[in-house]
Amino acid sequence: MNDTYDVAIVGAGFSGLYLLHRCRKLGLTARIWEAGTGVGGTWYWNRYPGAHCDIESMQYSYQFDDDLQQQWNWSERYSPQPELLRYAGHVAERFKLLDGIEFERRVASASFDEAQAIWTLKAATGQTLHARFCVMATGCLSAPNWPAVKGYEHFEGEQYHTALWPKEPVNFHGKHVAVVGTGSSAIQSIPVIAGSARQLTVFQRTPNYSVPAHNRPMDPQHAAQVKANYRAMRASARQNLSGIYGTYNTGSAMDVSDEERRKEYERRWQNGGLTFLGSYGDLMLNQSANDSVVAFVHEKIKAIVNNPETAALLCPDNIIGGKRLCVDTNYYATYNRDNVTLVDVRSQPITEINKTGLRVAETQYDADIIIFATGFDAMTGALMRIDIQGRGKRSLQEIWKPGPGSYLGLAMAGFPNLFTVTGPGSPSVLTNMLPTIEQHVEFIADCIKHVTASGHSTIEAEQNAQQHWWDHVQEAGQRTLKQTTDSWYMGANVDGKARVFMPYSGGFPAYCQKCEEVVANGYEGFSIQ
Ligand code: FAD
Ligand code: N01
Repeated sequence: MNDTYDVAIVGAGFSGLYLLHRCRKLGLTARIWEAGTGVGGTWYWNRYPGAHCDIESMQYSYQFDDDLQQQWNWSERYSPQPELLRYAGHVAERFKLLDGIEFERRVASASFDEAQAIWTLKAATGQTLHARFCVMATGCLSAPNWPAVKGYEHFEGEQYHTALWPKEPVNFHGKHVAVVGTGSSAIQSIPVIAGSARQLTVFQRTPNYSVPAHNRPMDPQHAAQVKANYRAMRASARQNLSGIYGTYNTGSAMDVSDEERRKEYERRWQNGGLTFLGSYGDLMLNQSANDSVVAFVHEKIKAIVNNPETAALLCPDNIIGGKRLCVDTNYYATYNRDNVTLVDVRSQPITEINKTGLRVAETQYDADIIIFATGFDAMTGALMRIDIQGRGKRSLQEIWKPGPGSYLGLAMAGFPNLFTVTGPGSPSVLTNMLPTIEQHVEFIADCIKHVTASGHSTIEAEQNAQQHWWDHVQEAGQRTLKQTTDSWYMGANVDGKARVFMPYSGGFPAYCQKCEEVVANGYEGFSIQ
């Protein structure tokens, strides 16, 4: 087929954009199909009020091109969504990527023709795309999750999902707004919405832990200092489990006095951000250590929130860090406003959406606008929404029904020439995702180049290597306390989804080392034909 590309890429988020650039640099022809009308992925779809990254801008950015990281200027400590979207657009233009992307192409199916070693992608709108290799850069948090509640169609007001937020501004003035969910998206948007809505009612099933962002305009001196030392800082970040630059205590929280521990938690609380959990090395390993930081955060919540009943409802009863830690601006203080009410829907769930609002057991809550901040079918959702057929027409949807399996989160046995960026079994969502995306993209593009340049036609993960890696992913997960909490890391937020701990929690450095060994040993664990 003469319209066959070397590489078909699904998704034009940070992963897809860099992959297209990298493939072109290596002399490979590549084409992106993207469901949206623009680039940016997460930052294209999640336009809800208050959306920001929770890793500092100077770190949540590409490092593959030094001119780019030197010349781009971030305006805040944590970039707001519009700026991240502009950045993605800038990258697409700067590296002349736009002519390689087709928008409004939602991939419905992808199937592998064994005789020709060609993947054929079909869009929901009917078009086809042929390529020797297919890379799913479809995102870990890109398949929105709607609660299984009846009656959406009956509601006469406005309904939104934070991950499908419209491009036009939503007007909250004079409106009664209902927000369902209290994860990161809700925690970022609630304070902003409360500032303009007449009334805000928050429906909380499980409270979440949140630490202050202490966001502020970018200090030009700080930016200049980072830029002068970018290479060293990025290299140092790669040595940390999370890939985030910062200071991490490796000692035990239990080896210091109560006073010293409190001082350390307070210092990090005042500094703000995710490295709060870097206070001690065993917070995710030792229950007593975790309890000590839980007690500290509970105290903070109770000191901020005036109404003791509301404060108690906001205090989680699970470990801290079991779910992704949230980073907020004025979240807890928002509950001191007269126009904000918290409703507990843990004991009595939301039973229906109806004409005028939501029903919780016998109580009706009317609203003009309902916002579902109800998260994602994470890590596997975007892949499972595509009918992917590999060798022998075997379906990924069928194979993954009992839970996913993957070699390094990069490739699956039975699916030759198919790769996933930050798939299940990679550190991805437990890290600063920009460096982990870059590491995956470089591995995948170099691997494709290796296969094509050596005159081979296929590369495929070996079943044994995959099983061995997956057992290691599960074993690494068992070592942390994370598995004691129902979370989207293990599929617990989606009805009927298999409960399997999906990200690799052995850390970014160990993961990189494993990938480097795989390459050094001639793509060990892959079969190249
Ligand atoms: P995405 O950005 O999700 O892009 C995937 C793209 O694939 C999307 O554009 C989607 O439309 C497209 N796609 C999916 N399925 C199909 C299909 N079938 N056909 C065609 N196109 C398809 N990570 C951090 O490290 N730090 C943060 O601060 C941070 N903040 C976040 C905030 C929010 C609100 C969310 C939701 C996630 C956040 N993340 C953060 C994680 C974030 O997803 C990653 O950092 C990163 O942006 C992922 O890039 P990606 O290209 O891999 O995936
Ligand atoms: O989604 P979530 P999110 N009735 O799954 C609730 C990244 N991110 O979009 O916990 C009532 O965390 C659900 O309740 P429960 C980040 O990695 C980052 O907020 O299942 N409630 C929960 O409270 C994050 O972790 C940022 O009991 C229902 C909420 O909806 C990930 O994306 C910002 C319900 C969903 O929370 C996902 O975050 C945003 C029901 N029927 C996102 N169903 C940053 O700050 C669900 N819920 C960078």
